[in-house]
Amino acid sequence: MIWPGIIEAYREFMPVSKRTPVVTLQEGGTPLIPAPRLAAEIGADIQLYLKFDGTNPTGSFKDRGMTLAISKAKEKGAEAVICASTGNTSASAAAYSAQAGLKAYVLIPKGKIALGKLAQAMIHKATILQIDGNFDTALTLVKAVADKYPITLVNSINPYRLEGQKSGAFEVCDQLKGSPLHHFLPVGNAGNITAYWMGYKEYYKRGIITSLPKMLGFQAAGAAPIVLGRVVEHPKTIATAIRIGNPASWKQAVAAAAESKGQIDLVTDEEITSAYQMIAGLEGIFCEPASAAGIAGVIKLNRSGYFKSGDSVVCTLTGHGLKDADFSMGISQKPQSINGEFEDLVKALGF
Ligand code: AN7
Repeated sequence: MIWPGIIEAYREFMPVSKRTPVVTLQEGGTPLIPAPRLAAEIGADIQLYLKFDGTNPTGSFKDRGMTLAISKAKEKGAEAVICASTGNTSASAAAYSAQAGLKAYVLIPKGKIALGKLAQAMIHKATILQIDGNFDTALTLVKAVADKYPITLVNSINPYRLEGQKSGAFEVCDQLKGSPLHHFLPVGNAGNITAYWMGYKEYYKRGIITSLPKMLGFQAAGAAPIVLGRVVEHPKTIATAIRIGNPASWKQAVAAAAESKGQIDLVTDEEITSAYQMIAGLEGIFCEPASAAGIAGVIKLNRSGYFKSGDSVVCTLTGHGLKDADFSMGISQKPQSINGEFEDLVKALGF
């Protein structure tokens, strides 16, 4: 079967009708990869799986929500969409708008989004406006504009975004043939943890799964408003995707953690970087720094004796590492230069 994208794959769970023009890049259907080497390295006796959403068409989980948000925008006759973004939402909005024939406007914090994401928004011909402010300011601005003018907001406060993103939970359950015990993921604007929890609850209600996972969300220590219980005016972290101080889905994320008996916690930039290197070095998966916050969370909770032997643990890796190659290059071993001679090569190889 050719994977049709999340709207067709889960049509009965999606708010669409026959009249909805489906705008899709065949997003979703992403791999759930066992990570036994990583689990062994951290000394965790768990069944660990990585839901690698970096394999989506624009390289992040945002495509799951964007296919629906853009399809619904087109259905109601919108001509333009707008979003604020730390990068991935703008890349996804730009790509899906290109296919839909809509104008896309994106507001980003100047100098604070990864190069690959900016490149994506640019090549898909979005109009890019950068501000001397952070994501939170950008989101406030685009909300105000969309309230007043005929332009559709495609940030995750647009309910169709979360309706699409809940497909991540459906896929995990379909792949595992049941629910995992624990679901880890990074938290920025807090939409994805909210969406996963919606998805798990829908499958549970339908009797497709018979238990629910604990939802475990991780913020970066310098951008951890939910953990601290207050807005962070100047969020700071190397994980630029989650450099957010006032998440839109704050309350829903707290509810997801509480209802599922999970938690929202924080990890430091050092812990994120170390997890990021371990995922790449031990499992062959290149995710972006923000995505590694979930695994940094697995490592942190494992250290405190959180897991029972054999627990099933899923961690969503939200975005692809190639989006932020600058960051990976900065912490990786540099290429060696050798003369183009056989002897030099032999020497360099240690023979
Ligand atoms: C790779 O693109 O907010 O908690 O504007 O790009 O649902 O916000 C991105 C967020 C995690 C956090 N991992 O998810 C944006 C944006 C990656 C991300 C998150 C983001 P939410």
